[in-house]
Amino acid sequence: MYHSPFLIEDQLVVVPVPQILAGDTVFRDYAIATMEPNSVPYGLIGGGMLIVRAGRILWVGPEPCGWRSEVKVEQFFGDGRLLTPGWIDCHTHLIFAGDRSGEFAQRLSGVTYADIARKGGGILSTVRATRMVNEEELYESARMRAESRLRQGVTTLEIKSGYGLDLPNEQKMLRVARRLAETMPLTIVATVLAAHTVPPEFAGRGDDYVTHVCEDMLPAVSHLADAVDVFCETIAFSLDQSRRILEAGHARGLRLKIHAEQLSLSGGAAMAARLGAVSADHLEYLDESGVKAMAQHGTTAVLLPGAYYFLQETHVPPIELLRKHQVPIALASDFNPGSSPLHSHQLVLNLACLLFRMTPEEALAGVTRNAARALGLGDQVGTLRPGKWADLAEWDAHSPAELSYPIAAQLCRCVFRRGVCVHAVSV
Ligand code: DI6
Ligand code: FE
Repeated sequence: MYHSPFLIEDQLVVVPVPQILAGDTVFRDYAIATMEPNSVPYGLIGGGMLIVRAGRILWVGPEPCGWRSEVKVEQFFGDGRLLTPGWIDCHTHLIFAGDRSGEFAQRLSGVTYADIARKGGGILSTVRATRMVNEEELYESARMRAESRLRQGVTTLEIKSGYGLDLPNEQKMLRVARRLAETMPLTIVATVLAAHTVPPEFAGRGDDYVTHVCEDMLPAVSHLADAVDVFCETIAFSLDQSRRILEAGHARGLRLKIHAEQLSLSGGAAMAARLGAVSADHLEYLDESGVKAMAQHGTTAVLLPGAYYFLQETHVPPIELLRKHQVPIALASDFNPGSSPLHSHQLVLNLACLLFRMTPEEALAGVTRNAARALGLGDQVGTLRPGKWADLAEWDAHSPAELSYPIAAQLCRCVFRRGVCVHAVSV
């Protein structure tokens, strides 16, 4: 009998290879990093076979000796290459106009990111540029950035608004995110981040802006968004203001996320965890009580090594505490023009290993299994197990550790969304 050994809730479940039907797709001879949390590192299956039916994984396991399909179906042969879950970039700000290379030069001469923000630059300079372009231009630039992610093995992408900061422009950004979801072979999670910073119209009136976001903006955009986020920081919104934003988003049925403890400790992560947030992101200054609150409420930690690197931060997120309290750690690009213009998704893994001392296995889990959790999609994507979507990436590599090791390499060879090849490098 041919079997697929699977640990489901710690029970070893053994399932024979099912009968293949016309329309199925079979992946054969791959090293399959399922990323299922079982006793094998990476949940790796050597000589692996994976069967897709109607876009979902039907079966995965070692290919039985002498196996052949009795009906003619599409087959992909991996020649021993690595197959992983499609990667998930669970924190990006990839819809924006303009660039911030001038601010980069200023920072190199000693001005800090927070100084630039206080003087009306930073996020607000991207807000000015983004308000000026029309929806079509914004869509086109975002499409190219999303396309680049897809070519790097990303099949699920979270995108935040937050460079509009008034109703028409936040709607414009969220419509662009929706249109990307309709036009690209990607699962897009749209997050409303109207509370990214206080816009010029409300300068000095942060509380009034928060009221405007809660009472006018969130009700008007919640149909365009899946989640709400807030930048809880001395240069943005206080703990109380952030709580108001999250509570208003929750009342509208949105998932909760927070930018917290990036530049200082404010207690935002613990507050958001208590409200049921799916993730708290950045977390360089997170303390143990925040870690414990996240563990208790099942909130995923999203670490953003690109922003840490680009802002020349020296305060490393509390990796040991997160491990100790078993908080799942996700990794993302934080792609944005100010603090993380990071184009290579493979570099996210490499930076996490070198700057945060994460293991290559933790890094890969960070862009797959745990990134899915950070979006509330853990039952749909992020690992390769029967029932989940067959979102897959095939690599020019034979072992998963190879993905974290090179600096900004581009090893992705093919991308499959729901079992269909949506990108292949020409070889
Ligand atoms: N934290 C970040 O790292 C980004 N947003 C945020 O709240 C930066 C966004 C920007 O500088 O444009
Ligand atoms: Fe961010």
